[in-house]
Amino acid sequence: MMIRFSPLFAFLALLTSPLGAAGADPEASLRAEDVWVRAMPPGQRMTAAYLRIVAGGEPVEIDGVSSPIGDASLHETQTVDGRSRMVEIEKLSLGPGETVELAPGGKHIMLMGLERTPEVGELVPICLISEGDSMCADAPVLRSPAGRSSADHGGNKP
Ligand SMILES: [Cu+2]
Repeated sequence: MMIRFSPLFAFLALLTSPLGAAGADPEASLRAEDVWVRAMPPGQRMTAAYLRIVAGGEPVEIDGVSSPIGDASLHETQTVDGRSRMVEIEKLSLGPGETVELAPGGKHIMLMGLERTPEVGELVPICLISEGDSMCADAPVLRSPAGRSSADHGGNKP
């Protein structure tokens, strides 16, 4: 069972509108914004999740990630000698109010060992772990971040 709201952090998945944060206490909460998982061709056993992490009034260390669909880890794509490769990151440290962007070509949440390929439009739980607390958001599976706007105007929103 996943903990949706820990006593230490309010974790907000702002899937539709940044105005969703209006009711939250900006001092206390760590936020995850624009969470999404990249759609992959059927049969692919790995994909990646992206999001923007915004610290609240306290410094925060993200020292793990998880997802029920497979093995999750923090990765960063680096270019060494003109070649792009991915390295694992131990943790993400954010100062108060700091923002870290996990985006294609940079830091990301790697999802490996998938039992099946998640489909476009599906919601995949993505969890950040800090000091033993899991903070989870349902990430839509999209072909690209631009897919978000068409999803917003679709007729079958949950
Ligand atoms: Cu990776």
